[in-house]
Amino acid sequence: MKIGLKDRRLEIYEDFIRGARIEDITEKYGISRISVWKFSKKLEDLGYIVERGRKGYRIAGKPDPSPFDMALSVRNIPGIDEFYYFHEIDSTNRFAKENERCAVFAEEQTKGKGRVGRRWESGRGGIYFSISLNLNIPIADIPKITLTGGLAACKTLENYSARIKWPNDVLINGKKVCGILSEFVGEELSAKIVMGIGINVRNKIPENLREKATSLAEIDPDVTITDLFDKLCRYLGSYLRMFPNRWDEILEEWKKLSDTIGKQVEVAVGNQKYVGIAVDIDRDGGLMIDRDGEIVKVISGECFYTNY
Ligand code: BT5
Repeated sequence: MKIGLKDRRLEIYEDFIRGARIEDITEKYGISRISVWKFSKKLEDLGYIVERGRKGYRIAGKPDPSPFDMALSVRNIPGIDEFYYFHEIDSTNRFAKENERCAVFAEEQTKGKGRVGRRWESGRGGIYFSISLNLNIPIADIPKITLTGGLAACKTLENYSARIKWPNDVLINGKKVCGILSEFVGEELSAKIVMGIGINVRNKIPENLREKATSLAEIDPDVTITDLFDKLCRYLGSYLRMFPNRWDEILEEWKKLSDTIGKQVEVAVGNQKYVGIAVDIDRDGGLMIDRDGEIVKVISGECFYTNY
C-alpha cells in the first residue's frame, strides 16, 4: 500500500480520530458521503474499528502496526514524499534503493540484509524500515549516516537503557536489538542514501541467535510497533535536520550513549585485526583504538568486545 504524505486520506483519518461530523468532512474536502463511507470500509479491511454514529465516524480501535498513524509519523522526516507499507517484502532497503524520496515499512522480510552479505532475521512482528534520501554528501560520509540512524534508534529505546555499539548495533542488556544498514546508490554528490533500520519488537528470535540478540517484547510485553515507530521517525527527523551542518552535536550525543568507548575491542577489517582499547570516535565516525599507546583509526569493520 502506498500513502502519499500529502494524501487527503491522511487528513480524513485524523478527522476520524477526532470523531468529526460527516457534513464537516464532506464540506471540507468537497467529497461525497459515499467516498467517506468507502474510506471507512477500507480502514475496517485494514483492521481498524470504525464507529459509525448518527453524527459522524470515529476510530474506536486500531491494528498494531497502524499504517495510517505510521504515515503521519513519517511526515516528521525531511525529504520524504511517499510512505510504502508492506505485509511482506524481500528487503525494504532493496525497495528504497529503487525508489525516490520514500519511506518503506514491512511487517516481515524474506531476504532481510545485514552488512557485507549477511542476513537479517526478519520474522513478523518487528520493525523493518528504510528511507531513501537525496543527500548530496560524499561517500566518505556514509559512516556518519549510520551513526545518525543508530543514535535515533537508541534514543527511541532510551526507556529500556539501550546503548550503541560501534558502528551499527543498538544493544539492550548487552544483546543486539537493532541494526542499521546504510547504502550508497549512484554517483558521488548526486547520490541517494538508503538507511535501513531493523528493530526486534515481538518477532521471534531464532534459537541460534538467542545468546546475542533480544527483542523488546521480552522486556516490555505491552510495547507497540506504532508508538515505537512514531518515536523513531521523530528522532530521525530531528537528527537528519541537523545533518551535516550540526554533525558535531550528533556525535556528542552518540558518545553519551556509546557502549563501546572504554572497552577492550578487537575490530576485524577484511583480513586485518586491530586489538586495543576503544578510546574515542573521531569526526569522520571512525573508531580510535589505543594499541599499547599507539592510536589507530578504523573507519568500518566488525567490532568484538574482548574483556568478557
Ligand atoms: C546489521 O548488519 O546489523 C544491519 C541490519 C539492518 C536490517 C535492516 S531491516 C530494514 C532494512 N532492510 C534490510 O534488508 N536491511 C535493513 P550486521 O552488522 O551485518 O549484523 C548482522 C548479524 O546480526 C547477523 O550475522 C547475525 O549474527 C545478527 N542478526 C541477524 N538478525 C538479527 C536480528 N533480527 N536481531 C539481532 N541480531 C541479528
